[in-house]
Amino acid sequence: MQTLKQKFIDAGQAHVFKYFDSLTDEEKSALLAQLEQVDLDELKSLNDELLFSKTESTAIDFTKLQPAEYAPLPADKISDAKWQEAKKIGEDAIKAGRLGAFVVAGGQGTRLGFNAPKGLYKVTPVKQKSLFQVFAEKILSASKKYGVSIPWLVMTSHINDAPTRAFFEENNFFGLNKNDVIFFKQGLMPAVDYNGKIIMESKSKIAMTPDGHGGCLRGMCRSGAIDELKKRGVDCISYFQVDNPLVNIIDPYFVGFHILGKSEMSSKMIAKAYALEKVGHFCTLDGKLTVVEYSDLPNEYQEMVDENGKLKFIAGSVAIHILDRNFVEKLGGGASDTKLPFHRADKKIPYIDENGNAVKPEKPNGIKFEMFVFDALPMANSPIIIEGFRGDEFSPVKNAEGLDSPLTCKNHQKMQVARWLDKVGVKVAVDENGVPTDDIEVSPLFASNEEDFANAWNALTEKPEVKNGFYL
Ligand code: UD2
Repeated sequence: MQTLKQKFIDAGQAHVFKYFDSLTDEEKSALLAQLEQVDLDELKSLNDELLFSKTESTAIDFTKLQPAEYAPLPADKISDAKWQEAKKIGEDAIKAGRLGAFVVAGGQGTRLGFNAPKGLYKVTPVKQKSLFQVFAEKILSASKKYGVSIPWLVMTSHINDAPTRAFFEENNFFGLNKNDVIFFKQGLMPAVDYNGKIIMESKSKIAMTPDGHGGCLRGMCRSGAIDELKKRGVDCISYFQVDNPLVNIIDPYFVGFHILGKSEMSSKMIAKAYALEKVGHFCTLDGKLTVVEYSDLPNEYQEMVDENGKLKFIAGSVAIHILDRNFVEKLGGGASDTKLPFHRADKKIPYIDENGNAVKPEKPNGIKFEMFVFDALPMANSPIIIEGFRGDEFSPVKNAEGLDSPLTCKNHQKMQVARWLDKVGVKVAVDENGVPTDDIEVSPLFASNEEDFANAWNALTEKPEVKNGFYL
């Protein structure tokens, strides 16, 4: 304890021991355990770089940005030789057990006004399935289709780990084999005030916040999840976010392009729906693939058009990737000297004042440090991007109302079903926005893409009537 205390004194963080002598034994051990986790050298360099430095080391020269190249969606995948070659290679890899699924689910449903792990949020139009159930059923149906077990990594955070695990238990893992679901908690970083001092949340607790979705790389390594994947022969990791029920988790085309391209990190791009859509932008900078967040790219760049009037930076990053397992180890392993950079986020962080009273600040009073997974792209060898069709890939639930809300997401799910039905000759009544007027839903266990839907539908001896509450 003496050496630990000395380290904090030397680092100018002695205040974390201010109330130590007045704490119970239990509180003392809890605080010491927390302090053990803090990497003071890392914290010092982050303070220097992101708090005290006058020059922004991450500043981008926007004039050098170029739109990234990607494999565009062909008019018809089925008759496109390249896409069919990729599909075959992807299917073979999946059947050989080389693919694992991975959801980053460390976030809460705060923006939605939902006070629980976001994966518990109910999203489907008819059965009100949760996000986790939708993903589980997609993975289960692919496991059956390809005759292979597909491990699923679920990254949680210290806030939502226990309720997430309990939810899976209560629901019998939605039919998945319990051993194929691997939970791990993401790491934590201390939050600091504007003087670089670690914020005390209470007399016996420092404020620690999740290290961002980019923390998944070291999280996978530290938790042993990566070793588990190695043991199972998985070398392609299908990465997705917890807020997007439309995601095509097990996509042989994507896996095939990733393998064909010998890519260490592959991405799906979706053409932006409008210039200022809140997604990252795939760009190249000095020959390296990079994602520039909407919040970092000036509007004039987001709105720039080419000679045909098409958005210049059209390739939206929707946080769908395939990660090569060795690449994860290279960046996330302890010995690695190539690490993801941290970003600062100014936040309202509850703290105790000089008199030890708890305060809930009204405006940002400090910063938390976060890593973003897409910052791995410039470090990846041969990163490739393929285009995805928005209607079959992306409709996140982020806000309680308006854009990217439960309502828009339900509408997109219904529109997907209507498109699939249309392909097999069944017309569905829609409103002036093209949204089916009835609530209709198709379980991933029946089909999770257009091709499989047509096959499964045609195999039905009796076709059900499509009306409100239709569910297959
Ligand atoms: C993210 C991307 C944006 C675009 C968009 C697509 C960033 C900074 N931006 O925006 O470019 O791709 O998604 O929907 O990522 N998470 C954790 N642990 C953390 C923080 C987040 O697991 O410490 C998870 C979270 O549960 C969610 C995902 O990461 O699944 C995205 O997090 P977000 O909601 O903060 O990202 P958002 O919507 O600002």
